[in-house]
Amino acid sequence: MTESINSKNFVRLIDLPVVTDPRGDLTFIEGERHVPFPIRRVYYLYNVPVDAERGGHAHHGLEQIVFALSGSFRIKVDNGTTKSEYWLSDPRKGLYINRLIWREMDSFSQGAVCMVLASQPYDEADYLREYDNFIEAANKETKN
Ligand code: T46
Repeated sequence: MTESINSKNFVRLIDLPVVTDPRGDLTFIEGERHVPFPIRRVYYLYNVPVDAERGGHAHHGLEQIVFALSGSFRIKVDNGTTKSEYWLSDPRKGLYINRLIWREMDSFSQGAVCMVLASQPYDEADYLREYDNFIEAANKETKN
């Protein structure tokens, strides 16, 4: 069954359209149509050393979609009870990550570019940078 674009399932892949012709491929993203939140920020990671580890935190309220625009990398995700991992390498597929998900990123290929669409402006107060605090927040959420 195809999931609704508005599904808030904790982590899932979102397929984007692609228009292919002899000049190459074109993929587009339309807010409200392909993204289950209003886009308030776009940022990208590049010049990432192949042995770098990024992430290692969760967010209280932020929702994001992560893309490998070029190259590849791994994202490990954890909602406090279930862990899984994704290898991103296809610029037509974004990984939706809901709030209160611990994420860790590694195994960046040489020249990888990671673009992120975010539901909120940058706010350090939104971060859970200690795993124990994340588990506490996730457990509290489950009880409510
Ligand atoms: C995530 C992964 C994919 C800003 O000033 N503005 C921003 O929009 C961001 C994202 C970061 N920063 C500053 C905050 C830190 O001083 O840049 C520095 C590095 O940020 P951070 O350690 O959060 O970077 P990553 O790559 O570990 O994580 C980021 C996002 O924070 C995170 O939500 O999913 O990229």
